[in-house]
Amino acid sequence: MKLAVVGATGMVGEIMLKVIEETNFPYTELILVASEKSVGKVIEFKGQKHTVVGLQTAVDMKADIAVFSAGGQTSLDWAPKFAAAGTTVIDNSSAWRMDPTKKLIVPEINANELTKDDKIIANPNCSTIQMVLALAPLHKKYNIKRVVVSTYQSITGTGVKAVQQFENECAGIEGDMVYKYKINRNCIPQCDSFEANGYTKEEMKLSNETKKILGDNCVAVTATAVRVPVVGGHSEAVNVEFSNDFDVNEVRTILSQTEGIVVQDNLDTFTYPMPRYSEGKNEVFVGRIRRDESQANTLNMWIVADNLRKGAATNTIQIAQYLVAHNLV
Ligand code: 11C
Repeated sequence: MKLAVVGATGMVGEIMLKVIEETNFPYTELILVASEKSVGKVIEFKGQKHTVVGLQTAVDMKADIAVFSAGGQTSLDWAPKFAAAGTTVIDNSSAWRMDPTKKLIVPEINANELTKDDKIIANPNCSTIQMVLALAPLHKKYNIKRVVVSTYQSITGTGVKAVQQFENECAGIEGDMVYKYKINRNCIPQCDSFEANGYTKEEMKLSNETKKILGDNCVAVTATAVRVPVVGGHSEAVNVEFSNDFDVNEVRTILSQTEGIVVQDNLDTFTYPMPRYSEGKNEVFVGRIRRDESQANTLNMWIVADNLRKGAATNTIQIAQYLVAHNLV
């Protein structure tokens, strides 16, 4: 099992390596791939030294699986070359997600759709993954009509330069601005750029990707995505209207029995999820589960996850693990 990590020196790439190590991913050869400026760099991983190689060298090494986190353009340019060499690509960018010929996978929900013929597999957006993991079992049971979500997204979702902006602001240092405004002591109601309909790309991902993963275009999703001065993970206030009525305790039971979800919901002990405590964890945390008393068959919940873990690296590595376990590579 030859495994290539494309974008190994980036923020998500580094977490991918951590997850590979923590889960004891069964590779026999590990190929670390990055852009030209990092080629030749030596990275020590699990007691072994690995020299970073470039993209063409990696294609020629014919890995069984390549996990990509190197940006959309690199994925568009290079994923087909890896696939043509027989490598199965799992791509963390938005490049292939809405391509009808590519599958968009959250393993707990729809990994069973994967076959040996899937040579480029898309990993969803971080804010979608954590929400859809909680929605999927509830959709099965009660049928979702509409979701209204407001997100509180961590600076790490924008990347390392945004974290630097935040740290500079906290330290009172003038530096490069990644956001149009200061992020410290602020909330910016803009994640990514705007589309013609007035929504941001991030908001449209929450809507479009959710439908694709649930395999149901009838699930209506409207989102407001907000960047907040948090480093640990993304939080989401999610309001869900079902076709059928539900019992709140049954919802809690369903969610706590869902693989990958931890329910933290006890008002007596002030137990609810928070991004600071989700950092470094692979699970999605759900709390503040309660009936929306303003209309029928409607639920409110609060969903938190480390956007670099389950929202990116962990989900990607879980897809790779599924492919290996089911002999799909
Ligand atoms: C954010 N969700 O927090 C974004 C980061 O499509 O993979 C990931 C963008 C993507 O800004």
